[in-house]
Amino acid sequence: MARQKTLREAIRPDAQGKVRDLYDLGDSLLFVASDRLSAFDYVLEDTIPFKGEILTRLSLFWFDLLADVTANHLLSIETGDLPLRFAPFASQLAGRFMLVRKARMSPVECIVRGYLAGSALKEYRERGTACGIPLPEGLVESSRLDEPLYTPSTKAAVGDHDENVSFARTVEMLGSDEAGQLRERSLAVYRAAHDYAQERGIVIADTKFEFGRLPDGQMVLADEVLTPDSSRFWPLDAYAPGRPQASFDKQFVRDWLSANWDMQGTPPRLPADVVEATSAKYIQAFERLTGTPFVPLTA
Ligand code: Q0T
Repeated sequence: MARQKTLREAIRPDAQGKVRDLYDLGDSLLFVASDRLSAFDYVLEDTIPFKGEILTRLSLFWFDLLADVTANHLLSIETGDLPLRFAPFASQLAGRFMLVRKARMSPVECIVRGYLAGSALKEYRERGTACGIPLPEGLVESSRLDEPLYTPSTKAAVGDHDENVSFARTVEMLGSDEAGQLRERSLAVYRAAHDYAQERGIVIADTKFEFGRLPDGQMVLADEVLTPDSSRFWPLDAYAPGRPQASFDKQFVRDWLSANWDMQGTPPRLPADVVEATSAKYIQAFERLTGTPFVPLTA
């Protein structure tokens, strides 16, 4: 018998991210997370079993855990709430979609950093600052910061990296009320999630949030939240400042690509054991954070 078309073959998404598809349903949006993986800014050919479902269900877990800290855009995770044209794809969608309220999205991406890594580390070494914010002397790679930093950015054109902006610039863009609310909400969500994850053996080194406003004016946390795709997750038991930290989820992939590829052209196919080990890391992150076994819903 002929293979059933995939959802994305049958119904063209209105927008495609690196690893997620988005359908515009009028008053709501449908996000569908794939098992695709990006590493070193490339989307790899190989998919990671269960990744899309794990990241979706991790976002749902956080929305629920953080409900006292922030409202969010989630509407439903029931296939029965989708428009009828999606019904033939219910088994492909189960566990890996979110139906969300359409919001007026803030143009500011809300980044919070609790540890010195990535572009902030580079800037600290060159100038003693992170995104323009002065930091104490004597910090080393991966140091925990005394206070988490709010380092907003604005979306760049497709393919480009986002551009860091100062908090003062976000005040110019949005006014001090809105800019201040984004900062305070972001820091509150990060602190709550960081402290929770640390108890469960995972360091959330930094993360990116997106907020929007509903038609009634309510500010909601949007997008996916506190997943390894939107954050740096480090295993706490191996955490030690003064060196780079292993990535909780992608370390096997990065290590293998670094050793087997010159970073030119198309990335090579991954060996099966690297794919398997990476899938196991995503499952482990889910199980550690949620405290529940991962039982896949996806076909
Ligand atoms: C958004 C209105 O396009 C995006 O991803 C592509 C796969 C990101 N994006 C999200 C929105 C959201 C959310 N989340 C929302 N609740 N309401 N727009 C827009 N772009």
